[in-house]
Amino acid sequence: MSKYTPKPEHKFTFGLWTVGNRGADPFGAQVRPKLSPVELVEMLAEVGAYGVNFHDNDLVPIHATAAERDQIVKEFKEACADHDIKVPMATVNLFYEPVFRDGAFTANDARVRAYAVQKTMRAMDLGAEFGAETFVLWGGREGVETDACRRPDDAIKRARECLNYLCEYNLEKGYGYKFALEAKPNEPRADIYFPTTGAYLAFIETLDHKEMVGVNPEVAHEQMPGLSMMHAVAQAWEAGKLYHIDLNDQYPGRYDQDLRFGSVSPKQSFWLVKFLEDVGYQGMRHFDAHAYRTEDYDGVKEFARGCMRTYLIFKDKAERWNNHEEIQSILAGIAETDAENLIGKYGSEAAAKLLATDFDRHELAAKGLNYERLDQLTMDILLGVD
Ligand code: DIG
Ligand code: MN
Ligand code: MN
Repeated sequence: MSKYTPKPEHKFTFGLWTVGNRGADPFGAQVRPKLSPVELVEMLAEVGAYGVNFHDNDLVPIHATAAERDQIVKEFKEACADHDIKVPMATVNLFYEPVFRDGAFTANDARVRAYAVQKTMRAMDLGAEFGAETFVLWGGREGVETDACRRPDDAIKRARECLNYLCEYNLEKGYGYKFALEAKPNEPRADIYFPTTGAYLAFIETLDHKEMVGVNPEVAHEQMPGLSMMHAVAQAWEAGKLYHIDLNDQYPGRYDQDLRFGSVSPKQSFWLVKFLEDVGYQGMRHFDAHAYRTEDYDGVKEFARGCMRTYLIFKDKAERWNNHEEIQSILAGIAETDAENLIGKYGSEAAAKLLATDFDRHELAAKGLNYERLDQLTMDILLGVD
């Protein structure tokens, strides 16, 4: 077993919709046969995943009867138990059905909004049957093609009403869920409300039960508009709101590609893994990604193995970076300039002293910061020559 072999303690998870993706795209039909949730659990166990996640209708078709639902749940529970696959996260599909074409929580039709809340409550019930602790909400349809249809501040108020309601349901049922809100700037809508993780962090502060709600940043969704995923994650972490994470990869400025983790931007992926490991993130490492349309299910297994292997390679390289003598020496030099905090908490005396301080801006600007060497040493590690 190599040091890049996934183990349960790595907490690698995949959604049913990821390894079960059949390869359809807007310009082409499905290329892979449908696998059942039980077959997908068997696949995830084979590749070494820790857990599996699902939208309500990934597991229970929307048209299923109560009896069919119970049978599906029974068989899936048995498969998860047989293969020791956990269900850490559940979510709800509020984007596929035509009824949500104008949005779900933010739709203009009050009956659609109510139906979306009802569907979410039932999805929470389903996830709780499997012990899911995190409930992700991705508002893929919460947006517009034309802003003629509603004021965005009305949409925000509607989203808040639904979230507050669902938090109360969570409390009444005693599910103990942590809600994780997932941002995306566009696609399928021309503009999606709450386009970035930062936007959600601001929104969460306006909720009745903000302690119950955090974020689920996704690499592709931050990188689509050219933002830094690691910076978004760091802000969420610093705010105590990193409740889940969707790992994949993405070329900036393109449609949501959900590519294999680390397969496009190894340096940004490295900084993300290093941050998660350096801060001791204890949550799931969820790969919300799917294999190329060219692949059969053997290729899908390689995709899943590749996601986990690349994460572990970057984890190993982060340890090398943290123990690299020259890197640590450069960092120590940087730390010297930060030895004494000259700001700290405001006080009249301190402010008077600060105002009376003479700063020689030319002397402060004169010393080179040696970041080129620091970054080249990082590249040496990433390129495998150190
Ligand atoms: C899209 O990135 C969304 C959906 O796949 C799902 O609702 C969520 C969970 O990771 N991510
Ligand atoms: Mn995505
Ligand atoms: Mn996602």
